[in-house]
Amino acid sequence: MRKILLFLAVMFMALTGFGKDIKTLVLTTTPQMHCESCENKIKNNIRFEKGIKSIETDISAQTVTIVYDADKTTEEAIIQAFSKINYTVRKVSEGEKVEHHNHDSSKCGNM
Ligand SMILES: [Cu+2]
Repeated sequence: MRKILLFLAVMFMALTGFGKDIKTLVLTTTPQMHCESCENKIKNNIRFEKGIKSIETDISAQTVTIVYDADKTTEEAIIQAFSKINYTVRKVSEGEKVEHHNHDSSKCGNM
């Protein structure tokens, strides 16, 4: 009986994600994202990195919002993942507005 209860408790914790350290990271990229291809390049590559729960991009705000499991990855590892696809990223501080430069569309290498 005790084993069953223990088993149920473990199952419950696994199902509810109890004890997980879920964090949100807001980044801005260099070069900036300027079209859907840029967004997709980032999303399609970063989504599959270890520990990534979700990734959202916002071109007008120039932000990439990542929800990650801090037990499985780190900010440094995520930033490193961006460098593999040739993006430099930095954290956006709270309330900060990132200036969105107007790009010449011909300069985008992601089309
Ligand atoms: Cu683009």
